[in-house]
Amino acid sequence: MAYRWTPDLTRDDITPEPLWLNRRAVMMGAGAAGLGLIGAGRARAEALEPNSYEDITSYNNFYEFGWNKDDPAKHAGGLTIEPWSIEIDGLVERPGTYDLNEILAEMTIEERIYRFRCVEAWSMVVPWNGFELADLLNFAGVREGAKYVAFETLHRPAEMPGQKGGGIEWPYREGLRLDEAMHPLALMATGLYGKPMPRQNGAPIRLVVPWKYGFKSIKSIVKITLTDTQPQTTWNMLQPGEYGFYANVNPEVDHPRWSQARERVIGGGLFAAKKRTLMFNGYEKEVASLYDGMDLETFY
Ligand SMILES: Nc1nc2c(c(=O)[nH]1)N[C@H]1C(S)=C(S)[C@@H](COP(=O)(O)O)O[C@H]1N2
Ligand SMILES: [Mo]
Repeated sequence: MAYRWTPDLTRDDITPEPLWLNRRAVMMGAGAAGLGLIGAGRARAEALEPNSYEDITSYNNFYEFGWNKDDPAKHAGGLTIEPWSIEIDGLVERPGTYDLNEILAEMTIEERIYRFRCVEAWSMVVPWNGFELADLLNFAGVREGAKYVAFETLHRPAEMPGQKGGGIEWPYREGLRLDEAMHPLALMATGLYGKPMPRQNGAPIRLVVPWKYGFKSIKSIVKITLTDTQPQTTWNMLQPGEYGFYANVNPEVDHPRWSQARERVIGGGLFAAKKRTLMFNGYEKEVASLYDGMDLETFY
């Protein structure tokens, strides 16, 4: 399969071969260490300095499991992730409920290291494994007239204790404009550090949109709908004045209650200097053209 993109690497850094993972090895839980090629890929990509596996899997937002950063790691262990299916409906050629294994059999799994930034001004760098969302949309066949993609998380209060409580109207939902969803940077992630996705990070499959604030990257997806109208999204429903549909990382547009110009790098230590936040989280070159002519203060 074609190698298409690697974040932040110069031509000299790029492997001649695609950095793909053996899908079966990932699914069976064989770690990256067992696959020599991944080790090599990681060494080359070290410019982005990934956070430790420990940081990435212990400091999470996943409100289905509680409101604190350590709740997901504590409470997500009981989530059943096998079997898992995804319903794809709306404006698609082949609507249906697909077993995740059936989907994975059609996809090329790659390792990609992305900056990941939360709206509350913290950031991490995560080596994800996954495939392009565009590949999944092409698998379903996007019909003419589709303009947006809507996503929903599993609703299973028996295994997601946070769903017994109020606050959020479950299921968690998110959405992208179709051209954003088709962008090669938008990833459906099925693991990290060459291992299957930990439950607290959104097992077995979640979205990663690295140029947007973290809340757009919806976890544990069970439904994808192609639609002609802008879908409702969880944080916009809760606080429309604070969280917009677009949610592109933008140091020039502050959240009403805090500055978004700087970010604390998780794992950098309590007294580490905050880093200046980059437009589109550093992916300006790749994605700015999606928003040509749009006022980013209006469409926040
Ligand atoms: N279903 C669901 N997806 C979700 C969330 C959530 O509460 N529920 N939290 C979001 C927020 S606010 C962030 S910052 C990221 C955190 O992802 P991570 O835990 O892998 O770092 O997940 C996003 N996806
Ligand atoms: Mo977040």
